[in-house]
Amino acid sequence: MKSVRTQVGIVGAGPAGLMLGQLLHLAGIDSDIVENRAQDYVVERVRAGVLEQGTVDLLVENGVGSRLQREGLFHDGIYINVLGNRRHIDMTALTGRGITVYGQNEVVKDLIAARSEAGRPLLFEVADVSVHDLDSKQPKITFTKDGETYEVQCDFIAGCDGFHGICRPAIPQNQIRIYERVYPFAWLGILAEAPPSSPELVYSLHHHGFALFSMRSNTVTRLYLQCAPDEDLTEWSDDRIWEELLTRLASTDGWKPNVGPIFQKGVTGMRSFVAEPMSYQRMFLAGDAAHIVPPTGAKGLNLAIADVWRLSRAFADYYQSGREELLNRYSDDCLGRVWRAQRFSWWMTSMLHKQDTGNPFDYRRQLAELDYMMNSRAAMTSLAENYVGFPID
Ligand code: FAS
Ligand code: PHB
Repeated sequence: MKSVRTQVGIVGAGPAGLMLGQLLHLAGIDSDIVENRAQDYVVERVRAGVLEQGTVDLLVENGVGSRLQREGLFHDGIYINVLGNRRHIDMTALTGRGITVYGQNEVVKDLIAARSEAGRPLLFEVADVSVHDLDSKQPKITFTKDGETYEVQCDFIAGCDGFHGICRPAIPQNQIRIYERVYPFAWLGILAEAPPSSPELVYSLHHHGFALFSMRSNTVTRLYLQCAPDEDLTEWSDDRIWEELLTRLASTDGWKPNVGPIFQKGVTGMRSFVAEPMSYQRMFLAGDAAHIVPPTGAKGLNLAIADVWRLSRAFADYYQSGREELLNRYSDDCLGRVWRAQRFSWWMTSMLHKQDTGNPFDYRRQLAELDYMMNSRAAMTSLAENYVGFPID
């Protein structure tokens, strides 16, 4: 067994783990990051695309935002298309803040580059990761790599290993409460070589269901359509996908997405999930390891960054002054923002997806909610302030 010592052991090299590593580096705090997938896989994994202003500010202020500032697409608002009636919500006019479209994998690329520039440890393709002695002053992470067994002795463990990781399940069942809602639909998402025909995102409700027009650059569009949770992708030819997207996104003002070769497609399940508390003894959970939101509100990545910002300040306060107050408050401080994002993501999902409840009243009420939302400045402002995100304080 090879043993190393550090201050904070981080499990997972997604946006949460990597950004925490960067923030701790800038605070002069040692950390080791272990990741069980290969670097290519982590970088190429297609996920989020919308960054709140608060997330952009944190990335820029902490030295990992220069490419984002050059290549990110700044948007003032979004469109909502209800049964072909497409309307614009000018979020900058309503809130003074906008959003930036920049792929999560680009954020991950920038963070990995910063990590290697800093010369801080980041191990990919480890296996059999597990955490130990969480209630001791020296918790440990063990893993194997290239047939060798390793142990990371640390003061604290940060569980940034996502929803399917090993950190949350390491917390005794009677020490954690789970809140969950699984939705009876999923998203079929594609990436296509097609220049965006709309300058901003289009969220659409059609009788066939939800669809979303997003983008990654001036040549690549990202689109999603509502499908069944167990949808069989082999039954979706590229032609069928485009036909359904054009149907659901069609609008009376003649706008429609450009069609082009599809080079990536996948189906993503939809759930709302919160684990409370977000810490157990000397292990702290951040990001998808502690909470999942349906992507309709574009909150997942932004919540992960807000969590590790708060966690890094708590660790910095501990190492600078020995105070444990911020560490003890970490979970409660995060959960306020988490539940606000949960409510918004559930609301956007419920308002914009077709759900067969068996009672026609529900669909007519949903349409009435959208009608109110599109014709009330107060309602639009509420959507806008949640979508652009609350300041990270
Ligand atoms: P991640 O899951 O990204 O990272 C966890 C890491 O831990 C992974 O690299 C994993 O390989 C690793 N790991 C797992 N188990 C391990 C183990 N045992 N040992 C070592 N490592 C381990 N969010 C938005 O804000 N905006 C959006 O537009 C948006 N769109 C989305 C679209 C899709 C299709 C999906 C799936 C998600 C979307 N999200 C969006 C949410 C998404 O971005 C997540 O919130 C984000 O990846 C969370 O980051 P992490 O908490 O770092 O978790
Ligand atoms: C994306 O661009 O991938 C995206 C945008 C907005 C969402 C979800 C995903 O709500």
